[in-house]
Amino acid sequence: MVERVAIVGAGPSGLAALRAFETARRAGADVPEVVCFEKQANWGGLWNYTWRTGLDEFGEPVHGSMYRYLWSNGPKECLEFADYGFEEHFGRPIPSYPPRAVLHDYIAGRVEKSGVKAYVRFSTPVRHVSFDEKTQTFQVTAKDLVADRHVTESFDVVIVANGHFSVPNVPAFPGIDKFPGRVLHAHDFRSADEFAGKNVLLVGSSYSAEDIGVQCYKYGARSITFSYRTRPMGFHWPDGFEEKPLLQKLSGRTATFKDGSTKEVDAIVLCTGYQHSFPFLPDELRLKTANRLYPLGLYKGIFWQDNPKLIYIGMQDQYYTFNMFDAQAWYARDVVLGRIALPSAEEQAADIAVWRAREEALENPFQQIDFQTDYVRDLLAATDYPHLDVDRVAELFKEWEHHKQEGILTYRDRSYPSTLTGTLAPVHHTPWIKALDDSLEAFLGVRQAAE
Ligand code: FAD
Ligand code: NA0
Repeated sequence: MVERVAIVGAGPSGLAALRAFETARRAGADVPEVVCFEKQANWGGLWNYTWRTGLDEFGEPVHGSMYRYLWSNGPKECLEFADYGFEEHFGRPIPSYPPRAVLHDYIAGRVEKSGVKAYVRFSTPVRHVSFDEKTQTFQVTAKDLVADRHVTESFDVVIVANGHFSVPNVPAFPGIDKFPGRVLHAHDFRSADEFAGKNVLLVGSSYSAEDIGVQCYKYGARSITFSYRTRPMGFHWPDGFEEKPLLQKLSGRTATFKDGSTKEVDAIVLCTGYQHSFPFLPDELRLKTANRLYPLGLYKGIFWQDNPKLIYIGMQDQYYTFNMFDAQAWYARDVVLGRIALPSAEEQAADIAVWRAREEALENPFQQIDFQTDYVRDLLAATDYPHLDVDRVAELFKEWEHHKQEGILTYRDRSYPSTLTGTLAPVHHTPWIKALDDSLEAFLGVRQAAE
């Protein structure tokens, strides 16, 4: 009998777990006591923006990697919760690409309404987790930062939901130590204004490089140079952008690339991804993986193979986000409640091997979208999570990919229909490239109406 469940993190993944248990409780199920430990003073994970970089007011590493002026990079219709739509939250349809504050409002709104805040211990990072074979329980030690006190408690199940886009992967390049301008990782990037008038070099060729480069351009950078290790992004870049192969060295402000070409740059942003990091877990419980669609060691992408009482949510590379975390949380909850039985260790291993082999054969983003769609579908089929039309979501993701190819500066002006209500999102009042105010009030038109 599971009596106590610990959740590490109150970002979208941890909140999905809280919501899943609370939904069952409200439907009359006998659910265990749930305690969610959150290191920050507010919930929402990365969506809870902080201006801080480095260490926070308690000397803890800052979790946040989000920046001012960040707008969703995919249509909101692809991440919409099936049990709480955007129209329900905002009382009307809103455009498809909301800025950060609007998405935080949406995520927080659902859990505010669930009344689960009482289960969250804010400003309380988990420091250590161990498993006692004899009692079959976890000992969880956390620090109440405000009271400056450690507490250790016993739990039957631990759900790890601390995200994996917070601890930067920072390679070195010859000469970077003597570079006379600013050097930072995307994790520490906050405001594009700082780079107005500058020639900015971004190392990396994934979402951070693409979006930070475009942000800097939007807020007045003189030129944007991307440097790729494996392959260029290949968008139809406007004048002022260029893609170069991998950075080889820096001599003063001169960057030299693998093809021998050079460029004078004023600032360098390392958009070189993140590390999965679980400093509170001992080696035998710790997931070790790169940013993959199907990490090894997790049955259904959720249950730690060697000890399925340890549950991970949100550890995959992500096309799907909020509603995939829900699918994982509902499935995990149903295993904890005894509604779903886990198969034998051999069957789990065989299942993982099949998914992983399929993942390794994926050749392009369209196949990756289909893969993650099938993964989410597989989870949803086993639970009572409200109907989510994943085939329609997959179509929207593919349209989004095409729209990005058609215009990397204009794709955020597109509209898509909600898969829940069918309503086509309204067009935003200002084209994205001209929308410099990213506040919730400006986006929803409240500020304009008031003026
Ligand atoms: P997180 O959001 O990282 O939340 C983890 C939580 O765990 C945090 O609140 C953290 O404080 C807490 N925590 C960490 N360690 C501990 C500890 N030891 N003890 C207690 N608490 C702890 N997704 C989209 O769908 N659309 C987007 O436009 C988008 N933009 C993104 C932009 C950036 C720059 C980044 C980095 C990611 C973006 N994402 C986007 C993906 C993002 O990963 C998900 O949207 C989502 O935030 C993941 O939720 P999570 O709960 O798994 O992790
Ligand atoms: P991300 O772009 O931060 O997105 C995270 C990149 O780093 C790859 O291009 C990789 O190259 C490169 N890289 C790694 N090590 C390198 C090295 N030593 N030298 C050169 N290049 C190196 O990280 P990844 O993992 O996608 O790419 C790493 C998440 O943040 C995503 O989920 C994204 O959705 C989210 N995000 C969203 C937004 C918005 O919504 C903005 C930023 C980030 P290679 O060779 O491995 O291909 C607006």
